[in-house]
Amino acid sequence: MIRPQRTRTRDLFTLDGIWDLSREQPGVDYPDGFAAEKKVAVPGSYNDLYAEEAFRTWLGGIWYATDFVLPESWRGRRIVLRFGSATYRAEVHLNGAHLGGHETGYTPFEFDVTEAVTFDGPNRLRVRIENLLSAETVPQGNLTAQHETGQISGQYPNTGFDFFPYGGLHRPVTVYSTAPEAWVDEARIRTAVAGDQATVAVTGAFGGACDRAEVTLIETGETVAATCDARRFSAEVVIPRPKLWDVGQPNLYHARIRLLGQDGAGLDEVTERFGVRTVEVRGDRFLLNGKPVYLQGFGKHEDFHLVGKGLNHSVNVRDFELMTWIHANSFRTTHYPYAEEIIDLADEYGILVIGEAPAVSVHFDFVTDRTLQVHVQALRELIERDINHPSVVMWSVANEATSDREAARPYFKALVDLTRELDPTRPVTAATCKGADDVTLDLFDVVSVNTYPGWYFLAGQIEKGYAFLKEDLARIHATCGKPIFISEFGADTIAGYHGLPGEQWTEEYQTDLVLRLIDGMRELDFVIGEHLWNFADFRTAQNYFRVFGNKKGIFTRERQPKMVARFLRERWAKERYAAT
Ligand code: GCB
Repeated sequence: MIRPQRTRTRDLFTLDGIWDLSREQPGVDYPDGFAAEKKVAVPGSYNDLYAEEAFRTWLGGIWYATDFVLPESWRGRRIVLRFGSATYRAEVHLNGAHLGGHETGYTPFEFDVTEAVTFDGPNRLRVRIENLLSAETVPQGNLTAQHETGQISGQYPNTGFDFFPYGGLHRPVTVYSTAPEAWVDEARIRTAVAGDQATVAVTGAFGGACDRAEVTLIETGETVAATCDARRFSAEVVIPRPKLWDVGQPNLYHARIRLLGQDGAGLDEVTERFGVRTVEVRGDRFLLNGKPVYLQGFGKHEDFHLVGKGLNHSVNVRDFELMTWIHANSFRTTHYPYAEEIIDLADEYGILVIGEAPAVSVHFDFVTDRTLQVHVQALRELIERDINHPSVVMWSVANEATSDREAARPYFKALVDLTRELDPTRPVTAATCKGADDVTLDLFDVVSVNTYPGWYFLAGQIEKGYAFLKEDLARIHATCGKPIFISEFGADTIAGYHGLPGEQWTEEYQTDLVLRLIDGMRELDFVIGEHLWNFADFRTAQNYFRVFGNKKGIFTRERQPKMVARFLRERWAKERYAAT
């Protein structure tokens, strides 16, 4: 899927703004008979906008509605309606006709609406969103049971994971137009470096009919003819002495793809951005452009006051500024694919990304064939969406499954095989909390470990936590022989709580624990990186062990530093592999 873009052959407008909202009630024909209950912002979650509790924790169908008028100049063109995401599930209706649906909440989807639109008045767009999760959704959840029985156990809403199950149209909604004769559908860019030049292979698919295409490398001005065959095109361009994309050196290139008519006129034109860099796991090292890089950074969340999981450009710029300030070089998109606009920023700031599928807490007591099918589809959509981003250096297929069960092996093998087939250029991992008991470790290129010594166990005992960490990691490494990446560790901390000596929840305790555990990780040669949990405090479901959410942030939810931040900044300023 090509990102919506305005070019010489394409136009677009956004439907972002204020829409109408209504909770679904039985017996109402919403596509035709929609009546608004509330106003709602797009992009954004609906949960935190209203004074009524019933909206915040609404489970079931909720309808979004807006109308839009098309410009006369688009008559005769191909018109597409595109959603950046809809969480968790969407069914889309335009002018009373059902266009189709999409499941899983964090990847884009679109519909060719050329035949469904009208130019004679407003187009009525109605979208049914549903946030019910079950054993067969990704992520899994107990929300269906809660909805049906009113029974709540554990937390409210009753999710199986530790972040608020925000719902809504979280990312931009766009209408765009292309020429009707031919349009680029997909473009993949793969680079290879040999000596002092890079070869750039541009391949892809187009719709409609076209037998001539060309690719221009904007930075060098070179244009080459592409070969076209059965709605696929491919071309190869060479970059002499390429500027490599690297941490803090976000050198980017642009390939313009043009589909041409018989007379040489441009039918369609799109531009894809990419970078030239290599990534590889060799022995116990993670190599970027042939040099070992030690990953230091965070697990994050798309999460902020009022907007919930809605795209917020100000928050995102602030986050990248803070990551740069603290000398983070990477983050993992815990626990789902983040907005494309965030991955763009990573490309532009030179920050590495581990892209994660939306599969948090896969529980093998409840997994069915359908769970795997949905998981496969979500992973495929993530890889297809982000494959051209140089910042993405590894795929994480899941977080914290019950992967000490035998059933986990075939399930994860299917996911790893698919990932390598779709993208043989990036290492594959998954974050485990099962230590050496995990039966899937050997399937991965890198083993990612979530571990909370000094917090969930050995509470208050930093030195014992440090000793445990080193022994446990050594055990895991001996079991799998793979490089180990510490994908989560940390301590809940309420900004402003202090204690000397530090104890749990104080800023002193978070600082002392985090720094001591980092000592332990860096004393182990097979550890390739450390990601703090979490970049910032974030909202969770309500329960007795969360105080207005998870407080393991190094920054508060408002994006201000806790005490640990300055110490971490000092530690991260020193390059771990400087001497090697
Ligand atoms: C984990 C999970 C993460 C939680 C975190 C915690 O292992 O991966 O989603 O938020 O622990 O703070 O408990």
